[in-house]
Amino acid sequence: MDNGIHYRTCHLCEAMCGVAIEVKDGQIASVKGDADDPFSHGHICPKAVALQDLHNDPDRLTRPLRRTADGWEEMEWDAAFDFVAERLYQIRREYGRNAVGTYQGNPNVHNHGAMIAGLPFLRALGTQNRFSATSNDQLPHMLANLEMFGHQVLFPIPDIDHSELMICIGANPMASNGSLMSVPDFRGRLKALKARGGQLVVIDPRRTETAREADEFHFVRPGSDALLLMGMLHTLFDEDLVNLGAAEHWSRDLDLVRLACLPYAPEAVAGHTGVDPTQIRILARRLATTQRAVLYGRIGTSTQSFGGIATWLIYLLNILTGKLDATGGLMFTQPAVDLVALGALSGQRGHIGRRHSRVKGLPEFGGEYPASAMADEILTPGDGQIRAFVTIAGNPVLSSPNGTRMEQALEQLDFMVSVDYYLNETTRHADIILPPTHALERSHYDLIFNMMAVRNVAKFSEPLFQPSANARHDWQILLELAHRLERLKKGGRLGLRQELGWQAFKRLGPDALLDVALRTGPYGQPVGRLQPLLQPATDLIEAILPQRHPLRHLTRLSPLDRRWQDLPKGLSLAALREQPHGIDLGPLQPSLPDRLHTRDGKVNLAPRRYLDDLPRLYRMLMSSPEGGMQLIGRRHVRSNNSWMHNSQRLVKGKSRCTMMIHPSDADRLGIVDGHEAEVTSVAGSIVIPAEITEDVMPGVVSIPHGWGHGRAGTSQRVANAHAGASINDVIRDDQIDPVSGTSILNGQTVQIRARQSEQDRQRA
Ligand SMILES: Nc1nc2c(c(=O)[nH]1)N[C@H]1C(S)=C(S)[C@@H](COP(=O)(O)OP(=O)(O)OC[C@H]3O[C@@H](n4cnc5c(=O)[nH]c(N)nc54)[C@H](O)[C@@H]3O)O[C@H]1N2
Ligand SMILES: Nc1nc2c(c(=O)[nH]1)N[C@H]1C(S)=C(S)[C@@H](COP(=O)(O)OP(=O)(O)OC[C@H]3O[C@@H](n4cnc5c(=O)[nH]c(N)nc54)[C@H](O)[C@@H]3O)O[C@H]1N2
Ligand code: SF4
Ligand SMILES: [Mo]
Repeated sequence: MDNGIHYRTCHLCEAMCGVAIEVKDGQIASVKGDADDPFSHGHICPKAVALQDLHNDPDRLTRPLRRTADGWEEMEWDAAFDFVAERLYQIRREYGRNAVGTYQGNPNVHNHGAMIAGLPFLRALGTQNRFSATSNDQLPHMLANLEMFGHQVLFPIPDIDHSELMICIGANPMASNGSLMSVPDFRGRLKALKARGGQLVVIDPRRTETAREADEFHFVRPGSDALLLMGMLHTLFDEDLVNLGAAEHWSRDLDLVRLACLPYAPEAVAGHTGVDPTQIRILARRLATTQRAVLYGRIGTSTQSFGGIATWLIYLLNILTGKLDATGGLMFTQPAVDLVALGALSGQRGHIGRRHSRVKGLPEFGGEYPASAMADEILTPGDGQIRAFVTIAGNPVLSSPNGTRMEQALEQLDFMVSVDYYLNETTRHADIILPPTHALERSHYDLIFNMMAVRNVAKFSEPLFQPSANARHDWQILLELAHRLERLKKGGRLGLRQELGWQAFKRLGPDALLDVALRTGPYGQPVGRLQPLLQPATDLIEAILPQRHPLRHLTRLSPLDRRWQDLPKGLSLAALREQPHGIDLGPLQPSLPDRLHTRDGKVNLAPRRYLDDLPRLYRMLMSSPEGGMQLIGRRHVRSNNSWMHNSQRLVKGKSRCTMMIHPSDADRLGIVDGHEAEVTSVAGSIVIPAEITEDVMPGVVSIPHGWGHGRAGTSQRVANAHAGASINDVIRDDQIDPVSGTSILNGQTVQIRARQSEQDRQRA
């Protein structure tokens, strides 16, 4: 690669920080923040610096590896593609298309090529047994988007740059750098919020890094947020604070909401939540009376037993206080590639419960079954059992509930292929591993996170290093497999037209599609000489076709669409290439009711699905609070899910894989700081050093996820030397949020006991 400084977007988390990477003699000399990036203004976190460790990592795989009786053997790409396509095809033919299962992990959404090429690959497989990280993550938000706004990816995002009050529940952006809120430099933006006279309130079972920056903090019992939020909602009605603002004209069924929250007076929910009823009332009043305010919830309110209801209530509280689509509140982005419009155009607004998983009967969402159903579908014999499995950028052994069972399941497959560049806890079970290029060898555009950014921005990054001739991108791997599968399905040969189509797709790659999407998007380039014709044509279509006619979407695929009239124009791949620091497209703007996709064009405040789950919440209210210790998760700024632990720079220092426990619980259980404790559930048990701290609520223990390395046959040397234990070995996969099918990763009950040291044991 050329010497000098290269600008790009860091792909590691949702924040999309601009990085400036200096290359000298073909090597990375430094990684710094790009001060000229209009979105991140020079901010980065320690993980960005570790991009060079990823690049230089001797443990990162670069050639296909196939398992043989004598261990792993390198393979040529072409032979590897044929081998995988044939095995998958055979299994599909013998046992039916659902006999192949797939799991798409988190890094896919940071990789536009893999996202785009994943579609034809899944289509070629044609399996209903699809899984992804979604059901361990943001599914409740997508469900609320679908049920209330009519489109699963129409995400409302906190307009933090204009807020004067942010109430943050179940999220720790100081560690995570924000989620469903791409917010580079959360600390800096918080400082600005405070400088405007604004305040931050944090509600969490742990006094987090974000709580330390807050003006006010409340402990809440894990899993009880729905009751707390109901208490706030009740207060709005009780104290006559409901004021929808503009939303009054485009929302429906407010009366049902009023009825739904009737039983949940703050005084009634206080016992379960651990939050003082006066405080609950004050929180509701502050949200209602602060003009620019937002209530924001994430992992802690979504991956828990009432994830569906809690997320619905968070949206409702914003709407009923006039904060939806209002400056400083919960707003919608207008990204340059509008996946909401594109989804609607192709009839993909989302769906739930069209079919149910074979063994547990769990609902599909957007064509995927919950991750909690994965092991069962592999382990349970019968028609439709998964016999071959494909993981793409995922490590479900560490990241999905009941990892131990997941490992047993992977062990008994007939065939497994992993598209991944590490030999880790999951891929060690594969028959063949196909390692893609790494991020600095490919171009980058954030299709997903621009949809969730606190400002509208666009940026395209060129590859920093040319991949070797013997390397393949994720998109190339997926397209090759898809192409070969389609050929096999057609008896070995495709028609000329199809064959030419595949060749063109493979030659042009995802960036060509990205260019089309940019040009036809809201900020696109109106088409040269055709331009004078386009506007009248658009107007005509809009005039003659009925409001909901599918063809009307066609007019929405042009930068001239009336809703986009006032936006700046001229975006294309070439235009982005000229601006390596990225382009600012302005602050979030009100856009409702135009962008709603519900049938009646209104926000549905009281979807049946949530109302049907209310008896379960009511039963919780009426029962006495459960005893036992509750297990929750946490993130750290130097870690990234399960796969950045092979960087010495990031893992050095004191082990971060500890069990935080309150001194009162530690005393009672005889647990000593720094000594090992055993955490047990029906799923299994782990041993982990205790960290005694008043930062975690009594009755609660906190353990980060993504650890538990050091297993036989894995080859991440640094990670293995800092193994830790996997929280998901004690998290059960037989407990889910029934409304959404989301895993309960926070708030499950566990048993804790001090582990006897070897000496104690000998003495006994
Ligand atoms: N208990 C508990 N469990 C959790 C969570 C929690 O909070 N608590 N969080 C959940 C959440 S939010 C998520 S998103 C999931 C994440 O879990 P997963 O989706 O399973 O993803 P990761 O653990 O990040 O593992 C990513 C894998 O992709 C590989 N990889 C990295 N980059 C690339 C690439 O560019 N291409 C390819 N092909 N492979 C790549 C890595 O080597 C690794 O094997 O974990 C979930 N699990
Ligand atoms: N450094 C770093 N950054 C990351 C990641 C990472 O692994 N490391 N992962 C990325 C991914 S994939 C995601 S999805 C995002 C997630 O982003 P965040 O949602 O901000 O993730 P967490 O830091 O896990 O914050 C969840 C918080 O919920 C709290 N919590 C647990 N249970 C409950 C509960 O029942 N109620 C309430 N109110 N709170 C509860 C936890 O104590 C924790 O503070 O982060 C992304 N960014
Ligand atoms: S906050 Fe996220 S995007 Fe920004 S530098 Fe760190 S890992 Fe990269
Ligand atoms: Mo995630």
